[in-house]
Amino acid sequence: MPPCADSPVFGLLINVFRRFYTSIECVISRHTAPIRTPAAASTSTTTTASSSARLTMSLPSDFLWGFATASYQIEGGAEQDGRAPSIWDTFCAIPGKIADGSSGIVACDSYNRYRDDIELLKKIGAKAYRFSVSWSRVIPLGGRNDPVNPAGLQYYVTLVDALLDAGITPLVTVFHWDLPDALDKRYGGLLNRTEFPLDFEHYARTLYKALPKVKHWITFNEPWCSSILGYSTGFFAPGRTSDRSKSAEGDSSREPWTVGHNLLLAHGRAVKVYRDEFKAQSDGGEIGITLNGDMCYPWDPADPADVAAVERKLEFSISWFADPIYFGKYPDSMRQQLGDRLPEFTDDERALVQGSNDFYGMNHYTANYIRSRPADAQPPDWDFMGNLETRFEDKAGNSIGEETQSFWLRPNPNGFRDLILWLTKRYNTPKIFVTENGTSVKGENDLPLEKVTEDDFRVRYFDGYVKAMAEAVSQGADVRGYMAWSLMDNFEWAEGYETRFGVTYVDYEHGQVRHPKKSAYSLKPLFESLIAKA
Ligand code: GBH
Repeated sequence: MPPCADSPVFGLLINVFRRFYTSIECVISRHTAPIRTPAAASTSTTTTASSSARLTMSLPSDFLWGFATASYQIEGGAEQDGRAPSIWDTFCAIPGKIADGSSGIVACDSYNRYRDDIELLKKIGAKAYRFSVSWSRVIPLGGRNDPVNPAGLQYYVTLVDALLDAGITPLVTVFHWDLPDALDKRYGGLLNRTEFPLDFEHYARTLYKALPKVKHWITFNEPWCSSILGYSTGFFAPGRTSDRSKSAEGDSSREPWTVGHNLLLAHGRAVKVYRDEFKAQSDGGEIGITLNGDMCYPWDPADPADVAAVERKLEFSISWFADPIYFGKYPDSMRQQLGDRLPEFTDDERALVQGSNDFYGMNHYTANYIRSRPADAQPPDWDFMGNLETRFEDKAGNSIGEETQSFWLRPNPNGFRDLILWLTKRYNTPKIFVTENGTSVKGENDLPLEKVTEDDFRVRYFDGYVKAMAEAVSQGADVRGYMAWSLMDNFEWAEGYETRFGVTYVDYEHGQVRHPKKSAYSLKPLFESLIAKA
């Protein structure tokens, strides 16, 4: 249970979070996919033998698979070689914000142990590795007129070269939430509609120039999280919210929508620079944004209001960003509920944002049942879900999936297939890279080492989810890559180190030593059975 559970806004939010959603009808009937109840999916994470046979070799021969991490979650080296603080360093220092009172100051010490990480990737057969860059390591004060830190930049140059030498394809995330603290203090960081996109553009250009061998760029990781968790609930840095028991500043009714807009503008600028100045010389280089999204199913499939709420939930979480990128406008459902709290695109802004994805980066973990709220119930002004509730059980009492260590995560592999097909339909078969997928395991942190590495629950999770993805491909989706979250246990943001997502156990008590779990070795044979031979 996160901290500050006693405040009224938090109480309401947590009630909402505890619930759930989807629409078999509205989602699936538009595809050729067979209609299946999510309940059937929840009891088993494995695919039947006959469908396995159909899936054999269904992924393209150049399919990229590997593992993902993020700078603040693994690097440590917080004060090494001239790195300056990010908003996460500042946030972690505030008592009560992180469950175990920890921070990313040391984390997995990957700033010093990246060679171990690459050896590990080789050992477990990875073809690709997704990592993110710490902005305040490269440009400590962040801005376009601030100095670049050569030692910080060199770390990433060395990392990319070492990965390529090992035959591993790097996918680089430019921003995974760790904004230079100086920019937050200078002009309000992500809240600034003019300065932030310009500084981000300059930072991105600095990376493109220094890392010409990188061919897969991700501008932002999960802008939903930066906006909602950073500026509505205040769970994440910089922790702004209308809930005055948690923050002296913030406006949950407006700031998240402003921030989301500014992130889209910054994404658009960074993509334009890549296309104008680097893409031609990059030998096939591509750029896109990574969005998080849970699959949704209706609490009561027979109730049209729940079916409609499913679509609204997907729009409020995914289409908020994807519709401007693919269609040049925000979803009508959001405009209708949020009015002028949702910014309007100027013509220039729209031109920058529309068409700005070479690929769709997909982070996916779980599914929810959705229950509509009565049509005459006005949503509170901090509502960010579309006037509905999310639940783990449907009307008939079916559970969406088993419990994990994460209060928000219950495995439902068919939801992955269904969401890939939903994206495929709505955005006209975009090229998709799955940039994160994975699970925590209930109670894992309390197990002794010899038990913790026997993570059969996680092995089953990957088996079910990867096969569900292959099924979506066999039904027409264009998925080109898959990165498991995460290469190793790491700093799980507000949950600190108690929740582990790694395929590798990290022994924080004894010098960050890495111990691969069973799941680390499970992906290679799994993908070998699904990828067509060249
Ligand atoms: C990913 O987000 C992150 O990219 C990664 O850094 C992280 O380590 C990994 O997940 C595991 O958590 O408070 O009820 O609104 C996953 C998507 C979306 C999951 C927001 C948690 C919070 C639920 N996240 N969600 S709630």
